[in-house]
Amino acid sequence: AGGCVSRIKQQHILTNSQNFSMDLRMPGVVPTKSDNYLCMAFPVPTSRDAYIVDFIPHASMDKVHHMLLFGCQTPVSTSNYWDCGSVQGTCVDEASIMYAWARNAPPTKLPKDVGFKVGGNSGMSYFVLQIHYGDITAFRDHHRDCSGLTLQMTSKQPFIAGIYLLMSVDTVILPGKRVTNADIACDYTSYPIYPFAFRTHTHRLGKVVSGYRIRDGKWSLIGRQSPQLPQAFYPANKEVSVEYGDIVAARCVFTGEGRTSKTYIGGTSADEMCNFYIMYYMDSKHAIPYMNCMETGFKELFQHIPAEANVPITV
Ligand code: IYT
Ligand code: CU
Ligand code: CU
Repeated sequence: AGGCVSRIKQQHILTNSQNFSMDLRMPGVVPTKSDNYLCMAFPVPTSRDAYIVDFIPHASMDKVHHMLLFGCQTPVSTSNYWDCGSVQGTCVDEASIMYAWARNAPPTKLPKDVGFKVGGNSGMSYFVLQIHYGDITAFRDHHRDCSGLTLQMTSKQPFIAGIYLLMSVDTVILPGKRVTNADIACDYTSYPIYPFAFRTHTHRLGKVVSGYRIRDGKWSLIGRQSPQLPQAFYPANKEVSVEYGDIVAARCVFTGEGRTSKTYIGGTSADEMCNFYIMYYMDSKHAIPYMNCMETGFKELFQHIPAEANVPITV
């Protein structure tokens, strides 16, 4: 066993009265099979409001396929790490994603003066770190792994970061059918948000995922990406803010080619998902950290989607 065992599982390092950091590390794990998803929960110091202003990843490309950070109230376990592949998941209640690290993709930085609110009365009492160990040949020597993240925190922050998740709940992909679109759209009726990053997620059948703001009938691209590329947060089109009265919309393009039965939305790799995540900031006096959209919108609306949304991105 390497130097990883002696490491304290959670460290709070005070740099001054306003800034501190928190180390979230796997407790020296040895993944036992390829595509092992392991999760570990860490209590958020809840006594006062704190804001995450930076994420420093500690992961090596040869071991870790991806790493996600969630916040929630009730993780699956609070005592030890667990297998969080499709069966158990991350949290008993709803989890919110805050960070993604994916192999071969540069991690997105939060803009200056923007932070995710945690602790205090934020309703976020645990962090859950999820690590996907892809190929385990790097673990042939059975060494222990302490991959993870350092969170840079502060107690005072003018802008709040948040996530708007658009997801399809009812898409069915017919076997052999060349193209199936999953369309999602909702009226936006809240305070202004300023998107700065986006993330797409599908399983194997997704070809391209695009997200838009629709204002006065005009479609403006927030982001477009192949879900077959590393599923990190990529920079969003900064010119596009979303305000009361706008529509937020997304399309995932799937193919049913190569399948012999219907594919539904679900948690396994034989199922599919259609997700478009918008990471935004908003004025802290409103501070709405999580929103989602699961509606399909009107058929008529999507007749005007820009053609690019139908063009697969080849990887
Ligand atoms: C059915 C589905 O699309 N699930 C997605 C979106 C989702 C994310 C979170 C649903 C809930 C959440 O609390 I966070 I309820 C899904 O599971 N996406 C995966 C991750 O688990 C985050 C992904 O990689 O985007
Ligand atoms: Cu992965
Ligand atoms: Cu999924």
